[in-house]
Amino acid sequence: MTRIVILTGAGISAESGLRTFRAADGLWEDHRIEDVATPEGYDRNPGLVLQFYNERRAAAAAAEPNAAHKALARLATDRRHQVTLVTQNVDDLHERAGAPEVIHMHGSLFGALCARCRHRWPAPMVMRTTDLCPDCGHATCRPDIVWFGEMPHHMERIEAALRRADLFVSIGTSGNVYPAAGFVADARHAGIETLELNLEPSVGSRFFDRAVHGPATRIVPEWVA
Ligand code: BJW
Repeated sequence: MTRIVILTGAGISAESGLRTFRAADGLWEDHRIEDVATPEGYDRNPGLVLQFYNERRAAAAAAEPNAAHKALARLATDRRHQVTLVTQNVDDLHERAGAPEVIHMHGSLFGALCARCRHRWPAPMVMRTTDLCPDCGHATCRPDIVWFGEMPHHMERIEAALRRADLFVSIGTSGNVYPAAGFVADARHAGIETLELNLEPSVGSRFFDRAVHGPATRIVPEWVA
């Protein structure tokens, strides 16, 4: 049995119509990243941040999983492999493609979090600044997303899976954001084979043993086949 850790990023959902972060038409051209993806940005202007994520949630709900999500779901249900599927994405396209378990290290558009008491609950499609936390009753509701300066989720589990793996595959991520950008170095340190599947060379492309460049809907099903 091959133990595979797969990390996905925004590029895998690009052909489902969801915008990536750092492309020429990336999200941050419309919104300054520090205005929407930091706790300080939320404190400054919660209405702008909730509106930004309401739009992202609506786009994700309207999108459909593509051939790359489906190929990974097939791989993850193939008994010849033990797949740990880790995503930086906050959409649910891996789950809707049929992946049995997905580790969302940057949280989810479909979760809500109280900025005051840290209570979590399913997010409504439209979050408003007047929404009250169901636990503490304060109007401090935010999306359950990991912003800059916050600790990504499930790090111990991901690091343990990387230590046990035979192969690490990075798909559709630019390699700009840590700690995910450091997984390839962790894998190399553990002596694990590494593979990059991305539209173009990522920032850390040279650290991978092998790289295949092209659109995810072509290169991911080809790799899985
Ligand atoms: C295709 C394709 C197609 C397109 N087919 N491919 C200085 C040095 C090092 C680190 C730091 C530093 N200063 C600060 C930090 C830490 C900071 C960080 O990394 N900053 C960098 C900007 C330098 N990181 C953090 O703060 C993180 N927390 C943290 O570090 O906690 C402390 C800690 C310590 C020790 C251990 C563990 C933790 C938190 C990071 C949170 C990231 N949050 C965001 C936004 C919120 C989510 C949301 O709104 O959706 O998450 S940022 C944004 O970037 C989002 C993404 O998940 C993340 C990664 O982006 P991704 O997925 O790579 O997308 P793109 O657009 O960058 O790339 C897409 C790629 O796809 C491209 O290469 C395309 O070519 C490709 N592509 N079409 C195949 N069809």
